[in-house]
Amino acid sequence: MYEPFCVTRAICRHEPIECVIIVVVKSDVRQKVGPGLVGALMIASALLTACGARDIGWYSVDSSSSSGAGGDGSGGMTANVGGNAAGGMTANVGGNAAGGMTVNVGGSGAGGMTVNVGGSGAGGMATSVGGNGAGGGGPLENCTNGLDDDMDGDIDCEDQDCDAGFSCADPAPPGWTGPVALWEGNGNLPPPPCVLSGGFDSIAASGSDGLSAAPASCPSCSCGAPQGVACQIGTAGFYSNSTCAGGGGQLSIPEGVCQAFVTSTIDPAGVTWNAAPPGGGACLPNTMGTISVPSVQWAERARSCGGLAEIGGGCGGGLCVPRPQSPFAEPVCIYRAGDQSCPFAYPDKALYFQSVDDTRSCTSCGCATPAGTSCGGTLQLYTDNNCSIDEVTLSAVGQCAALPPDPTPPPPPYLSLRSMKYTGGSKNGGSCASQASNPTGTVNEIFPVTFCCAP
Ligand SMILES: [Ca+2]
Ligand SMILES: [Ca+2]
Repeated sequence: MYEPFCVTRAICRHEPIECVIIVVVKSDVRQKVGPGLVGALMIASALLTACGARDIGWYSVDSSSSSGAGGDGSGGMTANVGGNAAGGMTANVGGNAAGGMTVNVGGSGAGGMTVNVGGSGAGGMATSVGGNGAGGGGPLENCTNGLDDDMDGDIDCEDQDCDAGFSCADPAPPGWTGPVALWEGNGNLPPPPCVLSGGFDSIAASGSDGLSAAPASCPSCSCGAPQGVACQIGTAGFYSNSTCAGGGGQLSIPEGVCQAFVTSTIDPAGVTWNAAPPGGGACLPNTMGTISVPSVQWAERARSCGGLAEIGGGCGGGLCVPRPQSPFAEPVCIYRAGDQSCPFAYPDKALYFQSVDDTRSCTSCGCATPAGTSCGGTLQLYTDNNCSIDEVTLSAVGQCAALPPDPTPPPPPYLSLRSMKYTGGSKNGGSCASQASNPTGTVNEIFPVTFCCAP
């Protein structure tokens, strides 16, 4: 592509320089390589002239000397673009050159004599324009590869070039994970994506704190009609007067049984059917609506991001890691499951919880024992002891009836001997009190995770 070479005493190692430099560049190649190389050669010419070189010329010739682009060149004379060159004399653009004499643009050069533009040079004689890196184009320090990329003697975090974006961190002790970048914020806010963290690209541990939770919302309840109610007892009241005045006591008997009895305080002339209380039975509960458990609320939330692809050196026994970027906090942290004490190198503790034990629910709807059911049927009184003589029938609770005198009274101290029978009938009405569905259960934080951050 282009062919610079020095034909007379090309290598000038000692001052004062007295040599003739002739640079020959094929004219059409100058156009291809552009102003960078041409400018570099002109600068080189000027500098060499200043050093005492007597003649520098430009010529257009056809040449078949070696040349390269985007690769490496080597040889007695080399022209190179975007690659590395080594040789007796080198013109190099955008790459690294080493050789007896070097003209270098935007790269670093090493050799007996170096003219360097915008790069760094090292050699027996060096003329540098633009300084180390300041001119753009010199190798930058990669802060995560464990190498001294810019050859300033400092690796990764040792190099002040890495100060802005990287810092040293202690390795996570056994049982701990990290370093990670930690975000802590309002529990109502969505955690930021890890891509914002500045190099910690994958989600690590997360947690929440400050739990609050409303109780479950429960359904309403009602009860169906009483079922299975039994009319098992008949109760009669006795009076000395046939119009049911002057009470003298009452007697309850089982349903369907002829029950003989004697009286000792009165010789009853009137009887009332006092009661036929319903027994047993139940109502089926109706549940209206469903149990609704509100979502839990957290006052605070935390997300950590880890997964550093590369970790640099220059930190002694530590790690050269990126400085977390906002909204993640600096410095870095480590984490471990459970409520832990923080290790020495990461003393700042934050405890979060990764889940909840939620037992919130509602009690079932229920129904109290049936009440208010009235029993029909009959209550019958007799003047003998086996329900066969002088039958008097009561057909409704509350009814009063006159009783005939006992024709066969028992011996004193008894006043009369009679018998009674209750026959159950229809069961009417009644209801069950509803037992409400009430909130039950609790929510508790579980699975704690401890974050410990560097001071
Ligand atoms: Ca490095
Ligand atoms: Ca360095």
